[in-house]
Amino acid sequence: ARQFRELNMRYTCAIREVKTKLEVLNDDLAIRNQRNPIQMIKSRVKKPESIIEKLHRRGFPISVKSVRENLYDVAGIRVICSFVDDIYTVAEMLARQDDINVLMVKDYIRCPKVNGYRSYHIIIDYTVNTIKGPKTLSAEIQIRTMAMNFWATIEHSLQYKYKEHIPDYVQQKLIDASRAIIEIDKAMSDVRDEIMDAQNSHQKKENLIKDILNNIQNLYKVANKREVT
Ligand code: 0O2
Repeated sequence: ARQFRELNMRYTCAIREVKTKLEVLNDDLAIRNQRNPIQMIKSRVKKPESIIEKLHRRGFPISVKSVRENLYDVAGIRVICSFVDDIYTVAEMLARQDDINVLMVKDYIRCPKVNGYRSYHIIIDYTVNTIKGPKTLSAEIQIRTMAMNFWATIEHSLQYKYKEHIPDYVQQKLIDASRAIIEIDKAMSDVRDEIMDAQNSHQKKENLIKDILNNIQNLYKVANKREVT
């Protein structure tokens, strides 16, 4: 039990560090793009009973070593972005960091699951420094838009309600809703692009006026009044 408690604490530490990395990335990107790509970060360490159930279901031995070697999602981090392209930016920048080792990528956005599930999953290895030396642990990072998260949350609760046997007509409604969410995500990205274009052209006009005023001021220094007027 003490070993499991220690392992849980290590996964919690790994989550804390990776979460900080994501927050730093968010702040950095906010300065570059004048908006935050990440809306929210949630995290959890898998409960002991779920860990044991999953090891058992997959036929793995029940031990701390087995958890570390066979389960990738004991540490789970969920990143909610506003727009689909933010997902790829965040994923790419995180993967580029020296101490993040990407083990696996599952792109359920480009290839949604048959039930309509969409999200971008990255399995990473991350090393935490402990008083017993460095320990490398896996973590699962799920990156999705707010709309994708809405769908996944509702679908997840239905899985619980129907014990994974969701009736066909509900399944069909979920597939339709998933398609509608693709359209919503696209529409919101288009609106965002419009706003960015409007902001850019406003900025250009402002700069032009500043330039003209500067030139007039400089003229005052060197030219006669008639020329300035
Ligand atoms: P929970 O309660 O969120 O922890 P794995 O199960 O990870 O060993 P798998 O299924 O190939 O292997 O991995 P995948 O497909 O990447 O799924 C891992 C996690 O993604 C799930 O964890 C869910 O959180 C989420 N997920 C995947 N498919 C679906 C889906 O169809 N609907 C919803 N709502 N979420 C999904 P857990 O452990 O299943 O659940």
